[in-house]
Amino acid sequence: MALVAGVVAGVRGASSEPVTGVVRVGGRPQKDAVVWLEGAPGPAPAARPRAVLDQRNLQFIPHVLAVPAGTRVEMPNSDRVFHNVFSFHDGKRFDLGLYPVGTTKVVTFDQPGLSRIFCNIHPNMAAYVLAVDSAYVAVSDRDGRFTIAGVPAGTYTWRAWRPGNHTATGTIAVEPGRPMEITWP
Ligand SMILES: [Cu+2]
Repeated sequence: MALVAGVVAGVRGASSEPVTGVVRVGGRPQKDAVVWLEGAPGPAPAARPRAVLDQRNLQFIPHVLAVPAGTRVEMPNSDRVFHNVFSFHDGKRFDLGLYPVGTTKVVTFDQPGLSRIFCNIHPNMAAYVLAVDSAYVAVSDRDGRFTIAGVPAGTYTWRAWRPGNHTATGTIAVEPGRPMEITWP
């Protein structure tokens, strides 16, 4: 299944620095891949930035949202039509019911796990919310690049996931100035 390549973080001394890297599949940049450092709880939930899963132009934005477990995720309806957002499968289960344009509902993803999010009215709307046991988590952009901010010095097990339930794992060696690289075959 998953194959793993290199590693490395940009951490110096006792300070914390961003861990940057790139995700590739078959040699090509992979967007919407989640990368996190396992078992690194980081700041208390109250200190974390808010997370938003928006509804706009009959899409969820972003398509893949990754958050530390315990995060409150705001789900505004920024569209011109009603939506009915739900998750019935794994992870957090909920049904927000019909709610109108301009309103926001909030779901707390209190346990680690993958939730598949849909809309009852628009079958093409789909998103993933991956809650992880870590404060150090990022999603790759269209160039496959990601940045995990403020990582304290140390050695970590990293994990990666992308849609289709492909996973990868490895160990981060602290070595300044070299990017982390994750590849799937
Ligand atoms: Cu909808």
